[in-house]
Amino acid sequence: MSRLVVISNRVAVPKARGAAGAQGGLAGALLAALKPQEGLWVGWSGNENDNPPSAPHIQTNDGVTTATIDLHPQDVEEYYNGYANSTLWPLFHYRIDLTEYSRETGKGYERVNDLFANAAAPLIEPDDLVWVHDYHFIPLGERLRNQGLKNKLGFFLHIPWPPTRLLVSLPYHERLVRALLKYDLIGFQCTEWLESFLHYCVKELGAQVDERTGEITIEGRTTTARSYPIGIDYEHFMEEGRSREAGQAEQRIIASTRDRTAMIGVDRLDYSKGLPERLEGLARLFERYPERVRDLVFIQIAPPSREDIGSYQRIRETLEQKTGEINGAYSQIDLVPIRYVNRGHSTAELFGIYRASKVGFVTPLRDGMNLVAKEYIAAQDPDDPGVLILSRFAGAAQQLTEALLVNPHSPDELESAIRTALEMPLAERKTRWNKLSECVRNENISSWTASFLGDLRDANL
Ligand code: ADQ
Repeated sequence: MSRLVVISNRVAVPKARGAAGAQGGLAGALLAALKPQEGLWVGWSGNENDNPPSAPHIQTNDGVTTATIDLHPQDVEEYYNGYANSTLWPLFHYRIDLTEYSRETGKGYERVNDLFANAAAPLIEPDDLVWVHDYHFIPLGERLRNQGLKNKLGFFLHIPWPPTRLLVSLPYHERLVRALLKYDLIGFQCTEWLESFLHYCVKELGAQVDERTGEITIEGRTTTARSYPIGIDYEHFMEEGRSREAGQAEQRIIASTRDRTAMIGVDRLDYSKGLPERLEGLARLFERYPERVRDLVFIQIAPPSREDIGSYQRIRETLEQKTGEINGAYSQIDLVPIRYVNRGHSTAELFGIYRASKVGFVTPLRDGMNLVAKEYIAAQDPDDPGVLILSRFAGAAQQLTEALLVNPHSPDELESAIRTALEMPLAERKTRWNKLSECVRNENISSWTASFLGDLRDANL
């Protein structure tokens, strides 16, 4: 069997055998795929260094080798904070109003992709399967080809692919997409993003596209694009859910909410997650039905992310202000309607928090998939499951059709979905949850990895 090489911006260093703690989610799944094949994982160390060594730092632990490189502060600014997170991230989440277009950061992005290609190429053996992840590394496949690599190269995009009309606002968009087409297999989270991508290839590049197989032919070369909806590490998540820590977290929520229903939101503090809009929906509910303040407590867990970027600092301020306003307007002497928490939680704690919350409020404006929606479903008590309110603009909405699907831009729709969730009879909650849970259990992270890698192995070169 060929060895697997994973390349992603950040690398999860495997813990030494017997060390406490486990890697969750994507990191855990990739480690599980890498281990049996003594695979290699290449990425940024997360360190900034004024004189970064040109050779990667190589380490082998528990069957997985990691090769990490430090980046110069200018590279971090231009590649990571700049092009990846201030140009591609907002644009791909349909936010051209927040997208920054600068030649310097574009150059930095290309330079760092070259840097990774130079670092990774000598470590890759002829029949290795190479799997590159996410928007940080769209041109990396092309750069590896330029180094003479003939390997099968796969790419998975964790975020949405934007409609053609938005993408063409990006200078050099054609160059970016032509580079992406140098991979042999390109994976998207759902058919909507895949369709946008195929549309671009036809409309802007004049490629020939077979919509049934996802084959794209351009200048005599064919590559394949398909949808592979990512799932959660179901077994691991359920195991964490059986821990004492999970039970304690559940009890803390139950004890502190007493007669009120807990509604939960868990998101990185990111403008794509629709957090201010979510609060508008809640405010509309309290405005129209002030008595609901005594029925409901909304717990929003939002650990800050990408704090060096201005748009992230602004979303944090907006959220603090809105939470303060709503709590100021609707708090009573014995209760506060919103608990806003900025810290991270362990997987076990999150399981307990989800389980104690009878409404899951997941309303991103755009999201590649959204794993919180799936974790919320997995954590529910089958005898008394909660209700998931889910944005129709998350990739997850294509699979989780039994959730209450909402338009996150409409405070009226959000307000009405919260009331529907609070009033939903047990029988309907169970019927919906059974279907949702089957999907989350079966379409999990292992089946996702197996399905992508299976297709990559079969890809024609
Ligand atoms: P994210 O935008 O980070 O991921 P999401 O899919 O919801 O979004 O994953 C977040 C993960 O972080 C979840 O597993 C969640 O439990 C965890 N998390 C969030 N808040 C936490 C907290 N306070 N403490 C601990 N853990 C917390 C990107 C894309 C998504 C896509 C994923 C995977 O934007 O659309 O689903 O990658 O492909």
